[in-house]
Amino acid sequence: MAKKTPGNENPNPKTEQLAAHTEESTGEMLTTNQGLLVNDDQNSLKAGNRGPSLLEDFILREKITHFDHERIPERIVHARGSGAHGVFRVYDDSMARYTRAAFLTDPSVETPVFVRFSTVAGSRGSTDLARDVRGFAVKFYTPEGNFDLVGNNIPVFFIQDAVKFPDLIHAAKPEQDHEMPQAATAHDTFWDFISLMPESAHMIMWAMSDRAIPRSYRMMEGFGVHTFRFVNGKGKGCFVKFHWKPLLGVHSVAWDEAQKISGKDPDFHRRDLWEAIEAGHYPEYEFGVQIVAEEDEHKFEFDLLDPTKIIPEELVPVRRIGKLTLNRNPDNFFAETEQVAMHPGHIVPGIDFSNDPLLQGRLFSYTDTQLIRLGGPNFHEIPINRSIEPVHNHQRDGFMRQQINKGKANYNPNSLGGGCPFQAKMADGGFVSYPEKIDAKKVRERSRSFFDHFSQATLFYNSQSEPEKQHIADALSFELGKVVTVAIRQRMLGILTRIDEGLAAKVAGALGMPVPTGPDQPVNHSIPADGNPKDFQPVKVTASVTKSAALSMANTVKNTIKSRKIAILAADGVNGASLNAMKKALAAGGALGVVIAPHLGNIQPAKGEAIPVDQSFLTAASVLFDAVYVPGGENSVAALTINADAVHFLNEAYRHCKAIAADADAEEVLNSTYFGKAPGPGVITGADNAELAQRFTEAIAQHRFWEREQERRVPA
Ligand code: HDE
Repeated sequence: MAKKTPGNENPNPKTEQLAAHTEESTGEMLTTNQGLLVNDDQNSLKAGNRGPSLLEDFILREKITHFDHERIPERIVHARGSGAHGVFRVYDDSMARYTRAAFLTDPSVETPVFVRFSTVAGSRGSTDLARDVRGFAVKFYTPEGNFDLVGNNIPVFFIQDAVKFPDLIHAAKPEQDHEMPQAATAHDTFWDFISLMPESAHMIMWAMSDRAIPRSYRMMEGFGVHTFRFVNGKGKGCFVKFHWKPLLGVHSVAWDEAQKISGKDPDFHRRDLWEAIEAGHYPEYEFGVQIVAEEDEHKFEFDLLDPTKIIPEELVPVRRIGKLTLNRNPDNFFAETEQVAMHPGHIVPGIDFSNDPLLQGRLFSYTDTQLIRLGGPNFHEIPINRSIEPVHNHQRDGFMRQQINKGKANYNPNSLGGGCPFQAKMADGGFVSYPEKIDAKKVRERSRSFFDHFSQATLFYNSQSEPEKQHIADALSFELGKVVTVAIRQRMLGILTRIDEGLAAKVAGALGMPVPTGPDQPVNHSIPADGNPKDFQPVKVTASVTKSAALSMANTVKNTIKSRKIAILAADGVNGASLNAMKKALAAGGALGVVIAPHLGNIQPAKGEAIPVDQSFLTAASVLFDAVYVPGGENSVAALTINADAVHFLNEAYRHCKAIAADADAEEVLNSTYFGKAPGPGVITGADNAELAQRFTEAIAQHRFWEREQERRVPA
C-alpha cells in the first residue's frame, strides 16, 4: 500500500512516483536553475540605473531563455484537452478466461490511471464546445507496464484505412489559405472530402448527433473503436471491443447553447471536470467489453476489422467488468496533461492488436508524433509517461536522457553484464505477440467486406428518438448551410438519401435544394488510379439489427442530479426560507445551487440573515447551468420581473429545454417570459417547499425536455 503523503490524498504507486518529481515552493527561497539563491528578481543588471543592460546578467538570460522555449508543438489532432488522475479496478476474475492481463483479472489490484479528454479539430486554445468528436484516452499504469486505451466518445471512425488520415484531418482543420474556421467542420473542405468518401457516412451520423456536443466529459461514453484481441494464459485468442459507460449517463447540450457557451466560457468542459473532482464528485465510468470468439469472426454481416462499424449490443452484449474513478486533478497542466504521450501500441500481455488497417497505421503514428512534439526518444522518461515498473533495456542516450545506466553492457547478448537485463519467459510475464496465421499476397487493396457504407448509418439514425433525429437534421442543415460550393451540398444530399430519405428531404428543405432522385450516381470517389469506379461503389447488405436502444441517448441514465449546477435567481427581499430550503434540497441530491442576483455581495431577504451572492447577472449566463429556480419574496419578484437579464435567463433556459421551478408567489416572474402563459413540460411551480424541491429534482434528473423544441416559440 502506497503511503499517504501530504497533498496526496489518493496515494497509489503512480502518485507516489510523481511525488518524487513535484516541486513545492511554500516557505522556500527563490533560486536559479543551478540552485543559486536569487537576491533581486525585480531588476536586471545594468551599467548605472539608467544605463544599458549587461550581457553578463546570467540570471536575466537564464530566465528569458527558458521563457522563450516554454511552448512545444501542439498535437496535430486532439490539441485541446483536459486531464485527470484516477484509479481502475476490475470487479472480479471472470475475464481470466479471455485475457491474462493482470489488471483485468485481479480484483484486488487498484490500477492507477491518467485520463486525457480532448476535442479533435481545434487548436489548444479553442473552445470546448465545438461540434466535434471527443478523445477519451486512458493510460493504465499496470504492474505489467503501461496500457493505453486511446479511444473516442464515438465508437466508429470516418475512414477505414490509416493512409486517408492526413487527408481527413487536412480537410477538417481550418482551410489552408486563410486558416478559418477554427474548431469547426462547417466549411467547404471538410464536406468536400466527406461527400466523396461514403465510408464516412456512419461516423457522420454520430458526429452530427448530440454526441458531438456533450454536456460534460463526465457524461459521455468512451470506445476503443477498433476490434482488439484478448489472449488468455493458454495462448487462446478472442476479439474484443472496449467501452466506457459513464455512471451519470450520456447527456448533451443544445447546439444553440453550445455556440453560446463557446463565448461565455470556452473552458466549460475543462472547468466542469476540474470543479467536479475538487468537489469530490469523482467522475465514474464502467469498463465494458464485447467479446467475440475467434471462430465467430465471420458470422456478422460486417467485418470486425472495419472501424466504421459497431457490433450492435443486441448481437453481442456489453459486459461491464470494472470501474474507472477520476479522483485527482493534475498538479501542473503542462507537465502532466500536455506532456502525456498516449499510444495505442502500448499494450500488456493478454491484450493484442487486430488487423484493422486504421489501428495498424496508428501503431506507427503515435511514437512518431511524440518524437517531434516532445523533442526526442526519451519521452517515456517524463514523469507522467513513466511506467510504475522500472525500465531495463539497452536503449541509451538521446536528448534529455534522465536515466543513469550503470555498468558497461549496453548491448545484448553480453557477458560483461552477466547477460542482463535478460529476456523474460512468457511464464514470467514476457510479452509474446499473438501467433496469428497469415498467408497472403502483398496488395494495396481494401477487402470487399468493408464495402457496406450505409446500413449502420441507417441503423444509427433509426435508433434515435424524434428530437435526436431532428437535431441531426438541424446539424447537417447548419454545417452544409455554411458550405459555399453548391456541388458539395448536392453530393452530400445524395449520400443522405442513401441513409434515410426523410432526413435527406429535411436537409434539402433547409438548404432550399431538390432532393436527388433518379438512378444512383457513383458516390465513392476514393478509388485507385487503375480502378473502375463501378467496382468501388458501396454494396447493400441486409442488417440483422435495424434498431438499437443503446444508440439513443434518450435511453440513458436519468436518475440523478449529482454534480448538476442550478441557478437560483434572486434579489433583495427574496423569501430566504424558500431559497435556503431549495438550496439544501439540491445539495442533498449532490447538486449545487448558485445564487445569482443583480449585484454581487449579499442580498437581504425579507426575513432573516443576509444571503451571499455567488454571481451577478453580468457574469452568469443560463447556458452555464442545468436548471433554474426562482424563489418568492415580493420585492425580489418585482425586481426580477422587470430585470431584462433575469427574464432573458429564463427564456434561454426554456429554449434549451431545461427544468425551471418557481415558488407559487414568483409566478409573476415567469409571466414576464415568453413561455410563462403556456409553459410546456419541465416547468414546475408550487407553494410547498418540500414538494416543489422533490418535483424539481425529478425534472433536473431528466436532463432536458427536448419535446419543447417542437413549439420553437421562445426567441431567446
Ligand atoms: Fe489519433 N492521433 N489517430 N485517433 N488520437 C493522435 O497522437 C492518428 C484515431 C486519438 O489525449 C496523435 O499523441 C492516426 C482513432 C486520441 O494525448 C496522432 C489515425 C482514434 C488522441 C494521431 C488516428 C483516435 C489521438 C496526435 C488514423 C479513436 C489524443 C497527438 C490511422 C480510437 C491522445 C498524439 C491524447 C491523438 C494519429 C485515428 C484517438 C497524430 C494516424 C480511430 C484520443 O499520433
